[in-house]
Amino acid sequence: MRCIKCGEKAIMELPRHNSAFCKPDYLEYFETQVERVIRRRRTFNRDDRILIGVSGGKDSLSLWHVLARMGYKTAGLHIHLGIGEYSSLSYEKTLRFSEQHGLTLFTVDLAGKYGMNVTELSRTLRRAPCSGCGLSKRYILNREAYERGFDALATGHNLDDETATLLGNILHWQIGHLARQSPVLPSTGEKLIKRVKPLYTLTERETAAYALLHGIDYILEECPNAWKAKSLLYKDALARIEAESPGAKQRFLTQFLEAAQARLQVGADDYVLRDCVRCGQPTTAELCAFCRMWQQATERAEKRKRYRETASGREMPTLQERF
Ligand code: Q46
Ligand code: ZN
Repeated sequence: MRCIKCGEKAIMELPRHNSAFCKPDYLEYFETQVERVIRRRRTFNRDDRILIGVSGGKDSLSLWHVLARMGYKTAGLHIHLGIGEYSSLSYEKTLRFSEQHGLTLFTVDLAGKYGMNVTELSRTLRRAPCSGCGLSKRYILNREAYERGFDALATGHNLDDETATLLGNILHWQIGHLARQSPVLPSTGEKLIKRVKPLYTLTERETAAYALLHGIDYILEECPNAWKAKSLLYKDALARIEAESPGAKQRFLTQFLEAAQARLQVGADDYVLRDCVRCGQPTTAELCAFCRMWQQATERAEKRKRYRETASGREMPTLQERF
């Protein structure tokens, strides 16, 4: 297998592009893909300050690395989710990367700032960990980007993530989600920061190769809650299709973005944003979804505490106190 650009021995084969590359040409291919997304999708300008959501995984660290290499003004934001050893390791890898490359890293500790980590939140609300985790991450990333004066918020979502999300949204006909599924979500209000996904044309395998070739030390372990997420099932199904028909994933997403997404926009902006009465972040209701979730979690936690105190005393709890 030879590099299609220079004829040297190839180290990376890309069946979906019917090509193969040596190390320097693969790294150039990767940067060209990112550059193309930035230019074509107008994600951000040279003067913009970009906050990158970094988990310590291959995608977010590769994104931070490539944007910093290309000379963009970047800083990272790591949210410590408190998911046991996985979160400690994620933080360590992120911190080490930022120190090695002299990049600014901000950290938010979910339990420290909001009172519970993802595991406690999930137990208290009796909801799947990913639902509270996903909502918290979206909210905190936007809020931190706004309060710290960033122009754009970038995440490391890749082609596999985006096609799995697309498949899930189609299977459940989530029209609202489909209307908003885009590599660039422009700011629709002063406090809603533009969200961009510069790696959306690159696969997981491709970002892993970029990270390995640059010696980026990323966390290999998956989040222990990941197996519960339906996205893994969708990724498996799409991988089988891709193996039979190289390029299928890319066509699936590209054709959705080019042919279908604009049609779903009708009525998508028919809502009025106002400030959440509790936190001041933009929302369509009185309380934003994040504050509603935390209010419910706090109330339940207090109720349980009262119940435990009563149960350990002489009085038996009433039915009302139990529930
Ligand atoms: S970190 Fe959070 Fe993911 Fe873990 S709990 Fe689910 S959403 S799987 S990307
Ligand atoms: Zn709020």
